[in-house]
Parts: sequence; C-alpha cells; structure tokens
Amino acid sequence: MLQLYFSPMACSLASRIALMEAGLDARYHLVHLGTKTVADDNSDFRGISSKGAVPVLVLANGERLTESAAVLQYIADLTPERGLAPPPGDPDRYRLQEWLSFVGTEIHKAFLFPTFWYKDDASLAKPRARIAQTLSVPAAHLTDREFLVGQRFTVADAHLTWALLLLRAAGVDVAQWPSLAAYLERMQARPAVREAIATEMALRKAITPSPA
Ligand SMILES: N[C@@H](CCC(=O)N[C@@H](CS)C(=O)NCC(=O)O)C(=O)O
Repeated sequence: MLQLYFSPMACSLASRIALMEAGLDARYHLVHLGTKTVADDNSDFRGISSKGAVPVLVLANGERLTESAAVLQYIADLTPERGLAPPPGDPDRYRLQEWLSFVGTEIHKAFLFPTFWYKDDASLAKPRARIAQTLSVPAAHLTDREFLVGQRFTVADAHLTWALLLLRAAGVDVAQWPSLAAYLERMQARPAVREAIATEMALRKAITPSPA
C-alpha cells in the first residue's frame, strides 16, 4: 500500500487530495515539522527523507518519492482513468507541469514559505510586494476556465487549492481576485477535497496547543 508522510495543512495536503481524488488507499504518517519527528513512533523524520520536508510518498516497491510536482504526477499516473493528469505526450501535460512549477516556486517558495518560517518584516517585504502580481496570473487564467488545465480537475488544481487556502491563512485576501475566490469555492465543493481538508484541519487542531 502507498504511504504518505504529511503534516496537517502543509503542501502535502495536495498529495492527500490527489490520493483521494484517485480513489487510492494509503497509510498516512503525521510528521511534526518543528521537531522533524514522525508522530507514530517519535522517530527522526530525516531517516525517511534527508530533505526533512513533506510530502514523502512511499511507493508499493518501498522506494520513496519526494517533491510535490513528482508525487502528484505519480499519483495521477496510477489511475489514468480518473484524468488527474493529461497522459504523457499530450501537449497539456506540459501545461500541467507549468502550473505545478508555478505553484511550487512562485507561490509556495517565494511567498508562503518565508511567510510561515521567517516572521520578520524585513525578510517579508519583497515577498509581500510580489504576491499580488504573482496571483494575477492564475486569476486571469481562471476568469473563463473552471480548471487550470483542460476541462477537468487535475493534480495542478489540488496544488493550487492548497496554496490558496494557505494564502488566506497568511493574511492574503483571495476575495481581491473574484475568479480565484470562485475557483477556491468550486474546488472546496468537491467531496474528496472537502474531506481531505476536514481531516487535516481536525488533525491540525488536535496537535496545535490552543491559545491560553
Ligand atoms: N519542493 C518541495 C518543498 C516541500 C516543503 O517545503 N515542504 C514543507 C511543508 S509545506 C516542509 O516540509 N518544510 C519543512 C522544512 O523545509 O524544513 C515540494 O514541492 O514538495
């Protein structure tokens, strides 16, 4: 069985969404990113991946795959009938990779990562100055489209959905871009997406100490 190392509401949420949209069973291992420990047995997560970052997907043959763009495409290709990625060779496959890369670099690493890990204003000035321009790209693209690629939900949508949820948590009001707000609402109406988010929100609440 596939196994996913994840942290609640981290970028690994996109992989959980993909697994659920694919209808694939998996064992889920919660990772505490602050201490880099696996909740199951308190072991060092760096023993699973030297990168110390989620997602890590353990494949049926025991190999471990990291990097959201790779993990998401791997999951999509396990169930081609679900259409979670255009098939290899289809020109739209490159569009999918274009969006996975955009979300992973321009939104995640350029904005969300510094926002959640470096809280000081000096480090955040440049990311904050850039984010509106960055988000105008998917906002314009989604003005007359239901999904990022083609006519159906793909793993690129799973990735962007996660990023938009985190943007909200990072204080970016997605409502400034009506097409993005409507898109996020549409994505959250999907049963698999809704269930994945509810599961991770509950886990996050359970492990985050409530404010005194
Ligand atoms: N390039 C990786 C980035 C993964 C990543 O940064 N994951 C975050 C959670 S969203 C993490 O585990 N951070 C812990 C760390 O980097 O120490 C990907 O796209 O999967």
